[in-house]
Amino acid sequence: MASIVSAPKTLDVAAIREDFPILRQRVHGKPLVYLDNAATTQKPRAVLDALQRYYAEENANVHRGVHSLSGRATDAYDAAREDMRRFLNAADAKEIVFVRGTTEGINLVAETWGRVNVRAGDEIVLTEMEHHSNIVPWQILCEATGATLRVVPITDAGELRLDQFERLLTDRTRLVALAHVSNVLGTINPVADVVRIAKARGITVLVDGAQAVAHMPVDVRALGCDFYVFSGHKVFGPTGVGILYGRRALLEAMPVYQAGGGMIGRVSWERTTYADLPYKYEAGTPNIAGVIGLAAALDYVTGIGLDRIAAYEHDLCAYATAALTAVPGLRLTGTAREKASVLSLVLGDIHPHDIGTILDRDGIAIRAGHHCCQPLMARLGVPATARASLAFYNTREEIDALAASLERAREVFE
Ligand code: 7TS
Repeated sequence: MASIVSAPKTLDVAAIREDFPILRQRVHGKPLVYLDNAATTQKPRAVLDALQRYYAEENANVHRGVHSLSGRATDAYDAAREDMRRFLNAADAKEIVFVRGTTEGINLVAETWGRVNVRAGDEIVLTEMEHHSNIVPWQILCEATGATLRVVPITDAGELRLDQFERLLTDRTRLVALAHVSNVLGTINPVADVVRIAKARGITVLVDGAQAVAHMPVDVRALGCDFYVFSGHKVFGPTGVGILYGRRALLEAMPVYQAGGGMIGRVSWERTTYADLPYKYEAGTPNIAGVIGLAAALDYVTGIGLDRIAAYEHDLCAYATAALTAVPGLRLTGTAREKASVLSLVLGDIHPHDIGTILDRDGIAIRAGHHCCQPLMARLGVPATARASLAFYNTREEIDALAASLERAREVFE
């Protein structure tokens, strides 16, 4: 197998693995092989240290106190916003709103932008490969407004039908919302093309970047999208924090989301005014530690280089594709030409949960289930898949262990 694709020399993965303390442990007596990165990624020492330092040395509420600690916490929090701006190449740090994660970012847009821009008879275009968090908020908006959903089909390989996409757009289409990378198929969608086609008709575009940001450089201005959302925990940062990027003019025009401290200009019994961007959308004490931890995570991956990460993972994904398709009876669901590090599979008649349990005995962590994509499962004609998802700390040896364990699973059930 090793001869099929030459080993890339771009990343020192052994050194990188040293940065992730959790990867050193054994599970059921075997070295942990962590291949559930699409669910959540592991955290490097730089993130753990940033969280520890914040709570040990800087903990205070932001934008409230005049005391020194509050000033330091506020400086770190505001500096983090500039890091996020740079990470996405947004034009202005005011376009970066801190949210709980991808899910909250999409709900925020549906509840605010959606409520003033979508009316009865309007249409919202999604794709067949969306995560529930990029389906259900739009369904709720449609129920409330009388708008309808249109769904772009995919090919059997798991690629978006761009020709069908163009045909679905009408003069009632208000929004296109799609995943940058599918969490089940690994497909990298041609987002720049989608945006170009939609924008030519004046349609707003939201991109769900949950599965993209850990695997490739993202430039929201090059993509041209209106909204881009992602979760910190999927890019080596803490849980409970994420980013909503929105074009400034849109964010300024949208109504507020949650209300409370931090998001107001002035409050009286007669009338309340709201804070300027981005605070307008950040009611209540934010996840300060999470924001600081996420900034450390983004610094960490930027330091390694997302281009190098993408190249390494591309090679590893090709290696894994070859290794897994060599397992008798195994079928990969998702064979798009442009693919990121997700390998969903079906193995004979073995239930994916049984596969997951057997692999766990070998110390291998994968996910089994519908991956919060039930409409996609229906399209694929399966109730569930077993899914291995890679990060740049994974190795060919781990892929070999996965393939060997899958072979054993097949033998157990034959
Ligand atoms: N969008 C996509 C494409 C996702 O993969 C996920 C999470 C979400 C949105 C929601 O992200 P959250 O951080 O707000 O929960 N996907 C997965 C997964 O594939 N396995 O566990 C979570």
